[in-house]
Amino acid sequence: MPITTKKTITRALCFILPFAVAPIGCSEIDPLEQDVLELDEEGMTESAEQALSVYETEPNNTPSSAKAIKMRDDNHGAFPSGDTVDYWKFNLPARMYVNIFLGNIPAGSDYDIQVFKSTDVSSPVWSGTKGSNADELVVSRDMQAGDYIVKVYPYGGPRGDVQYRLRYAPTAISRGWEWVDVQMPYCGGVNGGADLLCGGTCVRTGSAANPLWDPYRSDCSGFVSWAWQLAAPGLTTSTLPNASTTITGSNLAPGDILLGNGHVVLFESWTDKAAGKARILHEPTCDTVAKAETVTLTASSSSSNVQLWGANYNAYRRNMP
Ligand SMILES: [Ca+2]
Ligand SMILES: [Ca+2]
Repeated sequence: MPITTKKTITRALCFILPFAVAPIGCSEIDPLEQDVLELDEEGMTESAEQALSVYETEPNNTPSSAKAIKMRDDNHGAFPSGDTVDYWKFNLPARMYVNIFLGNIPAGSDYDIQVFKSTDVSSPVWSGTKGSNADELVVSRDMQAGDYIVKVYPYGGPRGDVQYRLRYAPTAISRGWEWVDVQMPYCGGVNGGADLLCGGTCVRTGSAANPLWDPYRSDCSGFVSWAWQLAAPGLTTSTLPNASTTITGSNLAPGDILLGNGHVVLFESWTDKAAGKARILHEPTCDTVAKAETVTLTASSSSSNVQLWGANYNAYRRNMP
């Protein structure tokens, strides 16, 4: 089937941001899930606009016939009679933490997953081998840059009439979208704390209130600190360079940041790199909420300087342990 836009995503809450959300009443989410929260309807719509449903193309029974998948897309496949394996592949442009999810495994079946470096398809870097039809999920896996091969196969009970769902995302991007999806209010303090930037008190209610988020400031640098899994309440625009290293603008990869002009944003992806078009996630300023924006960047291969909104920013990558 061709790629289709994800208009049908609202049919089931379980089909959205699998590593980011565990909606009430959704049994598909693995208990390993770290970032449990509810998702409001607005967030669902915004998220739905960003993800695609993609279907496998058979034959895909060898690593060399693997179908390329993009971060955050929902990739679907099934095992009709005689089909014993599906291969997929993705690329990481830099070392980063990654979430990988395999779900919608039919009742009575047991599907497993293995992820390999493309240079060594004999020793998986991660295997998901839970029993029965439990979801397979790894969160915040430290993975090197490079090409990866994903093998999905039925351990038992192959079904051709039910589509499994495969997804991966950089952990920082998954976490960043969580705040965008709930429209986290900008505030220069932690939940319930003094707002040192806009005045008053930080009050998060509804889906924006969450024990995992409450200790973080929800200003621009608090947002990046949450996405980067830094300690709460988070670093600031002055101290984020202590946890990161400059990179050239043309090397920007998902999860990097642009810091400058008293602001910081999370780089999500190039939407058209040749044209300098990129998607960023950020907490803009007082009286706004976390949002995704498509922007034009002027970046070079020789400098960390990046022009954004007519101002000078610098590109940084989080330091890995
Ligand atoms: Ca298949
Ligand atoms: Ca196959």
